[in-house]
Amino acid sequence: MELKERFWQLTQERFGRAPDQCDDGQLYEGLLLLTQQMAQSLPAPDSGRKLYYFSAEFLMGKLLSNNLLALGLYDPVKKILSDLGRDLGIIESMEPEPSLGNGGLGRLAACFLDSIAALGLPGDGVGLNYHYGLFRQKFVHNKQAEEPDPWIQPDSWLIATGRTFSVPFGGFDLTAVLYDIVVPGAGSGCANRLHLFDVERPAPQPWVGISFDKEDIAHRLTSFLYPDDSDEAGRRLRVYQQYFMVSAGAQLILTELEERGFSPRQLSDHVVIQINDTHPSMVIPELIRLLTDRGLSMDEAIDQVSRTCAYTNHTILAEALEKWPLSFLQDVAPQLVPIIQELDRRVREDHPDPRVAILDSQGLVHMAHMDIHYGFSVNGVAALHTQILKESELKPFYDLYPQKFNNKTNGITFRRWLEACNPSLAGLIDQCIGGGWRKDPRQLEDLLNFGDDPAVLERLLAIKQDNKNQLCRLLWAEQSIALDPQSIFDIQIKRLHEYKRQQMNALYIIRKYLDIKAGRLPQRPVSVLFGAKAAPAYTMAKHIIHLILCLQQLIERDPQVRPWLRVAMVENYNVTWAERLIPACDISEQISLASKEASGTGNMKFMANGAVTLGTMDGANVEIAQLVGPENIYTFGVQSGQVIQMYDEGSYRPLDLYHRPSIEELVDFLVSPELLSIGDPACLSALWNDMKCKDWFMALLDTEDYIAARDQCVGDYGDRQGWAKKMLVNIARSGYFSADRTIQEYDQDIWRLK
Ligand code: 26M
Repeated sequence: MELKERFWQLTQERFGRAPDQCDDGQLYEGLLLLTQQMAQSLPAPDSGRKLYYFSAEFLMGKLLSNNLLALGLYDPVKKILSDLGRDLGIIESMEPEPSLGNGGLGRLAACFLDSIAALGLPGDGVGLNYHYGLFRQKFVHNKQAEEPDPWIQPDSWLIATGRTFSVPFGGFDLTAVLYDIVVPGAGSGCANRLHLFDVERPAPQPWVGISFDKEDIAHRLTSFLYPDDSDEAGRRLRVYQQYFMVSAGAQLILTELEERGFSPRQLSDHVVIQINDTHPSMVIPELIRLLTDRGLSMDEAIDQVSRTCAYTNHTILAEALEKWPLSFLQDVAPQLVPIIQELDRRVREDHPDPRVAILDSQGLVHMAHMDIHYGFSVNGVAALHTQILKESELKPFYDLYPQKFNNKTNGITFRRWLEACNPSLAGLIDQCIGGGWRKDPRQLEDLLNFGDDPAVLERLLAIKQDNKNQLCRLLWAEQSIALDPQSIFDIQIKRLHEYKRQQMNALYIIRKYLDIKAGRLPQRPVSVLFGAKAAPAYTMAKHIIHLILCLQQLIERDPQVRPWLRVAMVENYNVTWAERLIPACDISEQISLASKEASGTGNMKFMANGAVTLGTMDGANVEIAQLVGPENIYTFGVQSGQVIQMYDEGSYRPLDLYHRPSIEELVDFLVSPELLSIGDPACLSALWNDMKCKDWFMALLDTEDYIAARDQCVGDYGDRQGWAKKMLVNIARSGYFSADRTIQEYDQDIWRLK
C-alpha cells in the first residue's frame, strides 16, 4: 500500500477522520504509529554472535524524525504534510523527549544503537524503563529547582512484548516486564531493539521518599533515573535497579540463546555483552549464577562469562567509580554474595596485590575490578583517556592483563547531529561533494578542496548566521531570552560539574564585564550561552549555576554592558536544545581540567557543525587538535601529565594564584556589592571561598591562559574569510568521529559479530 493511503487509513481507524481534519497531536500520534509499524516490520540483522549493550542509561532524544529518516520516509512525509498545509517541524515538537540518561554516557549509548542498526549488526540495548526521566530544570530566584519528568504517554515508542522474567531479591521475587523500542537502521533494511525492563505495577506517584520495604520497591523500582550524584542518600534503590536490570537481561539472553537452539555451554560463541560503565557489572556474577543453575560447573561458568563480557570505562574521577558495600548486596541479592566472594578468592590466590582485589578491607565490592578480572576487554573512550588508564588509574591491572586493554575513541551519529539538526549545512555539503558522506562521514574530507572557494566560504557563513537567527527566535519565543544574532555565539553545554569548569568560563565573563565598565570595549559583541543541569545534591554545582544566572541578570540590567556582552543560560537543557544550539555555535567551550574529561562527545558535535573549539588538551580534544592542526583550534592550559603529578604530590596551591592581582579581582567579584545585591550571599561566598582555598579542579591554574586564548579567538573571528576556513576544516576533519567508525572498531577488536 502506498504511504499516503496507509496514513489516511491509520488516522481514519484511530480518530475517525482524515489527516486534514486532525490536530497536531493526532498527526503526531498517527505518524508515531505509522513509523513504528514500518520499523517493526523490518527483520533483525542476520545473527552470528549477538551483542547485548547493557546500560543503565539510554538518552535517546526525540525519535520521530530520527526514525522517519532511518526509514527513508522523512521527505515523503514532509511532502504529504505540506500538501495539507501542515509543518512536520511543529508536529515533531509534540513529542515528549525521553530523557533516560544523565549526559554523555547515556547519549553515547543512544548514538551506538543508531550506528549498530545502521551497520546492520545484530545488537540490542538492555536497560530500564524509568517512568520519570532526568528531572526538569526550572530557574527560580536564579537557582535551579527540580521537577519530575513524566515522559510516558498512552502512545509512546514503547511496545509491550508480553515477555516477563522473575527476579529474585533477598526475601521476595519481582516480575520484570519487557518493553521494546524498535531501532531501525538507516539504510540497512533491518532493525534492532532497545529492551527496557519495568516492574509489573508501577506506582503512579514517584517523587516521595522510599522506605525500602518490599511493596515500595515492587512499585517504585523503575520510578526514576538517578541523577549522576555524588551523594550517598537513597543509593540503595540504585542497587535494586541494577540487579533488576542485569538479572532480567541475563535471563533474556539465555532465553534467546535457547530459542536459537544453542546450549548455555555455547554462550560465548553466540553472545557478547558490553558493560557500559560499572552500572551493569552485576551481570557477571548473575550470569555465573544462572549458568551454574543450568548445570555448568563453577569453572565452566566463569570461563564462559569471562569470554562473553567486555567493559567500557567512562571516567577516572575516583568518586564516580562504584564500590558497593557487600552488606548492601547481602540485602538486595544474597545469592550473588558467595559468587562474588569466590571470584575475589580466585583473584587473591593468583595476585596478592591488594590494589587489584575485588573485595577490600572495608567490605566494599569494587565493581570495575570485577569487570577487569572477569571480562575479556577493557576499553577507554579516547586515546588520552586509555593512556591514563594504562599508565596510572588502572596500571596494576594493565600490568596483569596488557592484552585486554584497548582504546575506542567515542563517536556521534552524524544522522542526528548533522543531517537532521542542520539540514542547510548538509545541503551545502551535498552540493560540494555529493551525498556519499551521509553513508561514510570520512568523505567530508573532500570539503578541503573548497578551502579557497570564496562562494563556499560565503555560504558557510550565511548558513551559520541563519542558524543563529533561528536560535534567537526560539530563545525569545520559549524563554524570553533576547540575544543579538550578530554577536559571537560562544557556547558551553554539558552537565554542571566542577571538573568541566563552567566557573572558569564565568571568570572570563567577569573579566569582560569589568573591562567594559572601565571603558575597554571588546573587539566584538559576544553572547555566552550555557546549558547545564546540576545533580540535585551537588551543592557546589548549584552555586555555579547561581553565579551564572546572577551574572546574566546583572548584565541584562546594564545598558552599558548589554550591547557588548550577554549571558544566557538555557533552562532545562536537553537533547532537543542541543540540536538547536549546536548548529548555531561559533566557539565551542571544552575547558575541562586536563585528564578529567574521559572523552567528551559534545566537542565532536560542535566540530561537525562548523564551530571552532576553544579547549584544553583533554579527552577527545587532543584528537580534534591532531586532526585540524593548530591553525584551526584554540588550545590552552596545563597538560594532563602535569595535572596528575600535582595531584600525586598534593602541590596545588590555589591561594597563591588567587593573590595574583589579575585573578583576585575576578574571584572577588563573586562577593562584590553588585553581585551580592542580586544573588544569595551564602551561595556566592561559599563558592568564593571554595575557589580561593580549595579549587579542587584547578580553575585558577588555567584562568590567565584561558583568557588570553579566548581573546585571541574572539579577535580572529573578525577575519570572516579566515574564520570560515577554520569552520570548513573542522567540518571536513570531523568524519573520524562518526559513531559508525567507533562501532566498526568495537566489532573488529571486541565483538566479532559476523
Ligand atoms: C553514579 C551514581 C549514581 C547515579 C548515577 C551515577 C552516574 C551516572 C552517569 C555516574 C556517572 C555517569 O556518567 C559518567 C559519564 O557520563 N561519563 C562520560 O562518558 C562520556 C561517554 O564516554 C564521555 O564522553 C565523558 O567524557 C564522560 O564524562
